[in-house]
Amino acid sequence: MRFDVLTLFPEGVEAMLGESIIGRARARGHLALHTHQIRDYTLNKQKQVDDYPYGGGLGMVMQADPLYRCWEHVVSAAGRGRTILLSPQGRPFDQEQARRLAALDHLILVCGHYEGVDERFTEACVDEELSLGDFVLTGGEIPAVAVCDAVGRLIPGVLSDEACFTGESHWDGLLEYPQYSRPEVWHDRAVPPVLLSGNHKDIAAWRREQSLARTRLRRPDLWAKHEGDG
Ligand code: 58G
Repeated sequence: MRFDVLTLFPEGVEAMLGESIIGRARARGHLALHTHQIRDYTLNKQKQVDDYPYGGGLGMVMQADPLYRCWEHVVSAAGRGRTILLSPQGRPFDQEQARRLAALDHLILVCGHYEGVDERFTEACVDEELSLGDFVLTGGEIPAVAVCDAVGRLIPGVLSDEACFTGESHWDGLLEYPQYSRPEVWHDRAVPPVLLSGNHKDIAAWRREQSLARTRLRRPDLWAKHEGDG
């Protein structure tokens, strides 16, 4: 799998995705990730990538041309990957979307800034828009990094412990149960005794109960789906 990220902050994206599990997966060749500075594709001396919105209004708009020239560079070097714009107008990104994208072999992630991106770039080059949720950020970098991480960890070989996501492929839309590690007592708080019992059947039942209770209390939307399916 290859990821290309078009951004005004390649160092910021690299800082996140050069580290930890995704960084190690890149070093081991399980995935390739390239960042591209959109500003390098401007044709003006000031390297300006934004301008005033036609029709007026507050703020600035990211111009189509630097984005297009950057995108075209990626496409001519690496082929036409599925091009995704991160924006609050996008389809909600969730685990199902992550699984769908993990089956593709090339993603091009476009990080917008300011009040938005010239719609003509989106029409000409973008295959889909994704949103991480109903909130507004100053740039698409954080959602792009989140998508790379969520998709990257599903690529075979990226997670060392295979069990980590075979468990998830049976994910039934419930929230995870709480986890505990050493010590047995921390700041007067003890680990739930059942987890120390060695009784695997009781442990599995307790975890299931915790998952159900959490989902019902915290995520009535997921709970309604689960009840409907079950
Ligand atoms: C149209 C409008 C195109 C993602 C705005 C591009 C990105 C939140 C999310 C934009 C984002 C999210 C402008 C700044 C989108 C850009 C970017 N905010 N919820 N901000 O996933």
